[in-house]
Amino acid sequence: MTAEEIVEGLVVRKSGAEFAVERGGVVAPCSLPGKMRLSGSPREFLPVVGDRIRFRMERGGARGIVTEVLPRRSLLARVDPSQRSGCSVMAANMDLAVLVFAAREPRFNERMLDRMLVAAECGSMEPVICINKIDIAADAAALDQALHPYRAMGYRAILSSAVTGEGVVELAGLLAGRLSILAGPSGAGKTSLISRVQPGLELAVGDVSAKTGKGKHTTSHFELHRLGAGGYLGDTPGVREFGIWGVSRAALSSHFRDFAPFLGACRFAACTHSHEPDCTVKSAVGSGGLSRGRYESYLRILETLPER
Ligand SMILES: Nc1nc2c(ncn2[C@@H]2O[C@H](COP(=O)(O)OP(=O)(O)O)[C@@H](O)[C@H]2O)c(=O)[nH]1
Ligand SMILES: [Mg+2]
Ligand SMILES: [Zn+2]
Repeated sequence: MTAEEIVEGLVVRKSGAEFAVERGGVVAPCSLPGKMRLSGSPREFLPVVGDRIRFRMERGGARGIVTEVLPRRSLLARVDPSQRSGCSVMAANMDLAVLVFAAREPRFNERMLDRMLVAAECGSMEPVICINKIDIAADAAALDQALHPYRAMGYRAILSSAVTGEGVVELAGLLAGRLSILAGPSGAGKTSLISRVQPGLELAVGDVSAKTGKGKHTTSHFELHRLGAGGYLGDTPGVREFGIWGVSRAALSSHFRDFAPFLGACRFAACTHSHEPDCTVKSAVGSGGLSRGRYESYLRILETLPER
């Protein structure tokens, strides 16, 4: 490849402003040109893992310089937790976003699951729900019951254990030949599951703090691993907060699959299904046609979205 030649590759790892970009089985280190870093390009347009980029090799060097981020077909984004505003893109171009929660330690947070489902849906990634650590669940049958409504909405939901291997074959079957990431709270067992799905990778598994019951962040950079069965699987740093970014108040209900049968019949066409009278969504919650938990998730997201 000559210095002038511009080529395409896949971002497989990101660590600060450094990227590892794969092209034809070879991974090259790449960095952003100063103008991309400094010109105030909106954060969401900077490359992330899963992006297809164009780059050229530095003159005489072994390092690539990113020239362009190609259009994304999907993304998983949230509100930037460090600034509590703006956007933080976790990954791009994935087929699947596997949302991993623990049965306990840390406790299964259904409201966060609902937020991540909305983000995956509106970013065009197919979500898969994975409840891990089923080996230490206090009541596995109750958990399976809790997943019932999600399965009824058409989501795949897997109960797994990285310790006993339960559910791992099912998960591996879904991942084969596709681009996927695991996302969820720290300590849920994402890294442990990746080791189970693809043994032989050297990954750092973290402890769940005995004091707080919360996981510690051990996945400092995020990397896509090539799967023996084809495809790529990526880990993400643990999520503590997951705020919805890029969804309007009017569009929010369309990302709640279970709301669909009740939309379009409220008294007001622009009903937000919160305070308005004659709201068919609220009536459905009242009569048991819609889950209260899901409706609560909806209201909690709605109040975080800007009025306009
Ligand atoms: N009992 C049990 N422990 C698990 C399971 N999966 C992971 N762990 C433990 O949970 C802790 C956090 O796991 P890790 O894979 O680092 O979680 P991550 O933060 O989501 O990547 C480690 O101590 C793991 O050994 C599981 O299925 N069952
Ligand atoms: Mg991890
Ligand atoms: Zn309504």
